[in-house]
Amino acid sequence: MKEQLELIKSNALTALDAAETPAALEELRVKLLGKKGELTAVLKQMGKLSPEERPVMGQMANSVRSAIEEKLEERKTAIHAAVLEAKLAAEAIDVTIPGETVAMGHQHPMNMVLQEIKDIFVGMGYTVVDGPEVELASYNFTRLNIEEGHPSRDRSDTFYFDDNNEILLRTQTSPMQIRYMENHKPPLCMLAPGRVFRKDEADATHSPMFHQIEGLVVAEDITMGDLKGALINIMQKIYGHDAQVRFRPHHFPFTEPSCEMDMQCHKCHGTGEVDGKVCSTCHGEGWIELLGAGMVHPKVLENCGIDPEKYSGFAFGIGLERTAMGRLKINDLRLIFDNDVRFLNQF
Ligand code: 2NM
Repeated sequence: MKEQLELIKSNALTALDAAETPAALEELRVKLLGKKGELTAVLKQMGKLSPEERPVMGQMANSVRSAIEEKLEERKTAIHAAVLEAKLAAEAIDVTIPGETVAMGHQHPMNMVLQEIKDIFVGMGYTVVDGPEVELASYNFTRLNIEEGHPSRDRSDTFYFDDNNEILLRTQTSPMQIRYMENHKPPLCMLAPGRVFRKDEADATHSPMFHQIEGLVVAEDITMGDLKGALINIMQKIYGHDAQVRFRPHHFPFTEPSCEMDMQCHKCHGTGEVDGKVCSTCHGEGWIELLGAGMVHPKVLENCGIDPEKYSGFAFGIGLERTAMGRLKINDLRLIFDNDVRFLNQF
């Protein structure tokens, strides 16, 4: 029996030393110390021994059990450390590997120019307002003194939602001026930038959706001189202080008198020619159209509950795409809407 115990011990210690995984270790523990284990089998034979031998063998069996238990604990700790070591090695991150560059987007050129223009107006005390793109004909046309039968009301020019020509996609942002005048008493000073819609075929200069920035100032004693001063100031801030401008008479139903403002062509300096050829920037005109403007028609003020005997005002409308094309030297409107990154990345 003594030999048996010694054999169990030495075999157990060798097997435990060879075990590499927690599962192998557990399997050995059951095999060696479990109820059906080798050591238990030997202990069951203790009854056959003489009373003198029994305590000696008992003691020896206990010391074998302790040795195995000690070894088990030792291997358990060692295997656990090895598993952890392997896991750490497998999950190690090399912080010195250069990162992958993330392609960063940036503001759309249209928004760059819009932001620049808004900043200039806000600096002059204008309030920027936003409003619905789906409008009533009453706001988009009637209150702006655009009467029934006016060509801009035609179903071939305006996107209508109904058969009665009452609900439409706004063709200008002026309905916001009307809404603002209805809700604010003069003196007032506001800017309405936004999308507008007209039934145009898309070409190098037309798109069925484009952006306008319209502005309005109403107070006592506002004159055409205020209009000219404000617009010259703003356009020189946008295009540079050496920009030469002119005003031409024009007609709009919502303003009287009305005008258009041009800037002298920066390429041909007003001559319309470059190296004996027609200037490509202004098409030989010598001038580039910037905006439309005028003194708000008394009927429009009246339509909004403002007394035209007491108050007067000026208003203007700037095409944002046209302005961006001039500022950023873009020659085809469609590029602005295509959103080809090869185009966008140039700004
Ligand atoms: C333009 C040109 C001239 C304009 C007029 C008004 C209102 F509502 F006050 F009457 N808003 N915008 C106006 C005047 C717009 O765009 C070319």
